[in-house]
Amino acid sequence: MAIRIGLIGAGVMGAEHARILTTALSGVQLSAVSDPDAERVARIVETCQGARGFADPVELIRDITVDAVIVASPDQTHCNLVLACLDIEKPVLCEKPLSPSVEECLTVIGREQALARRIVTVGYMRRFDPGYIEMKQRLDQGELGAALVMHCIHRNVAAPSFTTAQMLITNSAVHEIDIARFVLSQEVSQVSVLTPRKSRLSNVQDPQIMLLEMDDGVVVDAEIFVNAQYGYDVSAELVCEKGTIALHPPNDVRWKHSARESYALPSDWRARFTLAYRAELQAWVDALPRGAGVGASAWDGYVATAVATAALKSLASGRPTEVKLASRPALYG
Ligand code: ISE
Repeated sequence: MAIRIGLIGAGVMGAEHARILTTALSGVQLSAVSDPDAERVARIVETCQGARGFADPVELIRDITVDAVIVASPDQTHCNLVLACLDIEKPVLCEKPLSPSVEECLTVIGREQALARRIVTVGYMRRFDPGYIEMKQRLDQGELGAALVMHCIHRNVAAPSFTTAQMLITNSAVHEIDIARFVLSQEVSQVSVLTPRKSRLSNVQDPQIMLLEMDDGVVVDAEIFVNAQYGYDVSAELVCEKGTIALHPPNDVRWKHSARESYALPSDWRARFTLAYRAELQAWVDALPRGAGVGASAWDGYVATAVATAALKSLASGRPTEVKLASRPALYG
């Protein structure tokens, strides 16, 4: 029988999860959708046969027709919804961040630890991107020697008008924090945020350069530029002792004209990470009957928020900020 998923949040990412669940996955069905905006709910319900709309997200979580939950609502609602899932031990895939608050992340970890099994997955989908996976595998094989430096680029076309300087870190750079930890298998010991000349096309400090110093001395630099205008552009290059590993995001079609060769850039993350989102959801769904944890854990969600919080301090002070983490519970390996 298909696993029945309840979706909380019908905005950009909620709608994308609904689309992937209903068009690209097997063994799964969307049974419930909740969002304060009834029109958004209706739009998803119309295209997903058998799905029901819920006004109250907690009612959706508790409904017997929902086997597992996806949380894609605004960031500050994540913690309470995840806790409601933990209350009844219902598996949940929560979009990043687990919570913008370190204390809330620790509360989630405490509750999950008390259950002694992983119930929470955090949607850091780059861990399922074929490019980053190969980067990690090639590094781990050892042929290129030790990692020294990781260069990251994270550019969005244009940020929404409500974007603040802090959101470049909490909304965008958290992905670099998570993927650097994933690829390098190291924790961050110190973070600095540099503020280059500001783009006149942005209302806030944009771009920003985030520097992560990892436990083993690797330095990660990440350019975060959310009003880059020309396209959505996320890439990375890992410099090792005997070579480099660079991502070249997939571009199926190139055209040649007027002495130029061109290819299209995506306009946002949904197209760039389409394979990653699909693989993440399928892996999560496949693991549900086994009760196994896949993808980023609540611990990973906590660490990303803790490093982002230190980065916010550095943005405010202009100085490097040390990252101090809680001790890692045995549940998270
Ligand atoms: C957005 O919220 C995402 O999560 C995207 O993956 C990221 O690239 C973008 O910068 C964020 O705004």
